[in-house]
Amino acid sequence: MPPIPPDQQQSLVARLMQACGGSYSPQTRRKYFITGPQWAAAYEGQALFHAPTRKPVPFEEVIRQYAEIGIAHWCTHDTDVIPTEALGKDGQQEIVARIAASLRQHGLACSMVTTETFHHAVWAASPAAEAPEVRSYAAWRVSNTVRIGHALGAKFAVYWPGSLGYYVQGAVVETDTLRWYADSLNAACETDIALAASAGRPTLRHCLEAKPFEPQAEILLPTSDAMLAFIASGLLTHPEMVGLNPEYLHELMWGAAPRAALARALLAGKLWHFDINDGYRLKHDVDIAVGLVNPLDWLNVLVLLRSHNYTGPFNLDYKPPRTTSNYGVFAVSFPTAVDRFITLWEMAGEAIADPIISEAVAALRSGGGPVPPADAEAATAANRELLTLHELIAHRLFQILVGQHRGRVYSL
Ligand code: 3MF
Ligand code: MG
Ligand code: MG
Repeated sequence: MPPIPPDQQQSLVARLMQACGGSYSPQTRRKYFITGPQWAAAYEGQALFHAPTRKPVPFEEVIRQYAEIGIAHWCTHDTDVIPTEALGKDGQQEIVARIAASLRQHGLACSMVTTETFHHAVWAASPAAEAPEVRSYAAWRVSNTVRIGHALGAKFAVYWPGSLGYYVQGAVVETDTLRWYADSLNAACETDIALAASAGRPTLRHCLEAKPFEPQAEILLPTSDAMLAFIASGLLTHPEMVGLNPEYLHELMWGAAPRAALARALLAGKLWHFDINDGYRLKHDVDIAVGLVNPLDWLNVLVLLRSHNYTGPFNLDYKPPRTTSNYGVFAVSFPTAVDRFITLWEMAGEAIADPIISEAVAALRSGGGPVPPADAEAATAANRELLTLHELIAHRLFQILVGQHRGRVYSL
């Protein structure tokens, strides 16, 4: 093939994208509670060892592009859209009004707001630092985000306490730090209650998001399970207002089965919001788009969520690769992520309705017949052949994933 001059590359990408087929219409995509973060679309490709590879994208452009793709909900950190120095000032009101107008114009809703408590130098020792002035600033920041949330009609507030930890041990007293962290969440909930009452709106659902490592070396609330314990610890004045925003990759990173971590959150009644992406166990937070690494695991996750009637948002918290251009972010990255999610979600519906899986699950639950309760040998023997169904079910899920249940085979 001869070289493809730069001015012909977008059309090549567009043609091959078209040739891929299998994309859903914007109307279909809008039926799912898929949320698009400002920061994901505007991510410029920078990282500790990486210079940016893309240009900044203002919120007007992100909202316009999401509307065109069919992503019906948008979310943001406070400082994704408002410079730190403008927070709480007139500049904030003016920007929030512009965001509201942009959302209205393109028919999007703001689903969630979140506070950046990890990037700015003020958070060097975490939002729950020893310094009282940092802590009162943190309480003000999260309360200010709640105010922005109400102004934009959001239903959720998310908190990722990624800087709540340390690099070296001994200086930070974990118990005090966690008490102080609870103080800022309590302030956010109190502000929310007051604002909701005066605006005649429901309070927000405040969702904690765990990540086991990064950016601190040691994290005080590293997993969704740790956060469930924190919510139930007695430190929160309104634990009923606080739930979880697990992120698929963050659970995978520490070695969890994301499906099992989500199941624990479901049982606690705290699975309120879900960041969807993909990546690898025991690696850093690579934030690859949903389904590109672990599609079978993702199918299983969605079977769990569908069968337990999860109705919260699916938040596209991933980073378009540094190799993807600004054009590619909206032409390839977002539409394909949305379409893989929809495909996996619908496949999960097929798995739940699959007669083979249903019969196998029912048979396993019926067991092999009554045996005396104290007889291990008899209980083992009663299920000897039935237990082979575990592997058969796993095989059937693979078949559903690759379309073999509909007759896709390779003739050799
Ligand atoms: C970091 C994250 C964050 C959180 C966000 C919460 C930048 O690994 O996942 O995204 O999701 O701060 O809303
Ligand atoms: Mg992540
Ligand atoms: Mg996240």
